[in-house]
Amino acid sequence: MQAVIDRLSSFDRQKKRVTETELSAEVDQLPLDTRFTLGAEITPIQKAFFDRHGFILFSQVATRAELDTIYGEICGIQDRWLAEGRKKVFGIPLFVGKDQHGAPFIQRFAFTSMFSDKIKDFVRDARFEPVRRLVGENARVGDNEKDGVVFNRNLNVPGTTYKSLGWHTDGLRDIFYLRGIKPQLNVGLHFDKCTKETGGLRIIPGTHKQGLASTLFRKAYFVSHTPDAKEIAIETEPGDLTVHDGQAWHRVERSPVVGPESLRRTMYVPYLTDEYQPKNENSPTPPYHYLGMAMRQAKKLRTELESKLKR
Ligand SMILES: O=C(O)CCC(=O)C(=O)O
Ligand SMILES: [Fe+2]
Repeated sequence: MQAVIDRLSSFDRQKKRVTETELSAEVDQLPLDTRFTLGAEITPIQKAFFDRHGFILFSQVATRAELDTIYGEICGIQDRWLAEGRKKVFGIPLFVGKDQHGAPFIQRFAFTSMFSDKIKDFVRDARFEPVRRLVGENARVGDNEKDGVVFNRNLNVPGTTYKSLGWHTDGLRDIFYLRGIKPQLNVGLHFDKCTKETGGLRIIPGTHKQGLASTLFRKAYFVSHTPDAKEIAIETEPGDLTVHDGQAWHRVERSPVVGPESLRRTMYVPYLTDEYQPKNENSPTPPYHYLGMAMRQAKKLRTELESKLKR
């Protein structure tokens, strides 16, 4: 009997290897800019593509009307936070720059779903279930954990604090706390059309599988913006959803255009599987954010000095 079971399980293993080889061959054939469709399940080929490259794009997951509704909520949140003179949300600093008219402009909003029921409902919509399960069968939306549902606005105008983001992996926090780097998938909804020429997300495919030395030293964290020969641009249409592995090297290239046309808006949803760690208004600011605040302050001073020198 045992011999039969052994033979059967070896047959299963062999079958699995064959399908894995077939899938791998199929992934070889797919261009890196493949636009997948999100269905009721992540298909084996979608999973294989994601495992191989560390990212995947699902085309047109949200409608124009949904994007408009969410963005309306974000603008409302900005009005409230500016009126309150808010600098942080649940301990996480807001990035406040200036828009093209010189008015205060929040460029990174944390915990948005805690301030909007429409956003809270949207990120729980049934269509995102397969993405949630890709992170983990028991993954939850971390509304009040980490940085919550984050909304970013990259804008290239004088006075902006967030037009680009240097090379990084998102495991830096774990390195900072000297704990093992935890897998983290970043699920982002894109609100604007973005091509290789107009800036946006760049990623080095496959680097999610790199070793610790490469994670630590391949690039100068956040300082380096130099294009990499192996990087690819993730080109998006409004309504596209991307998933990238936070362990891969990535950056955001700034728009070559100056002015309101350079606006790039993204919303990142945290799906978490680790222990529940809620935050609230009394939560402390994590130490690595002080580094970011100092860097943004230095950049602001440099820009101000440059514009004074030009006058
Ligand atoms: O803007 C993006 O698409 C990515 C942002 C990012 O990598 C981050 O906030 O860590
Ligand atoms: Fe990142």
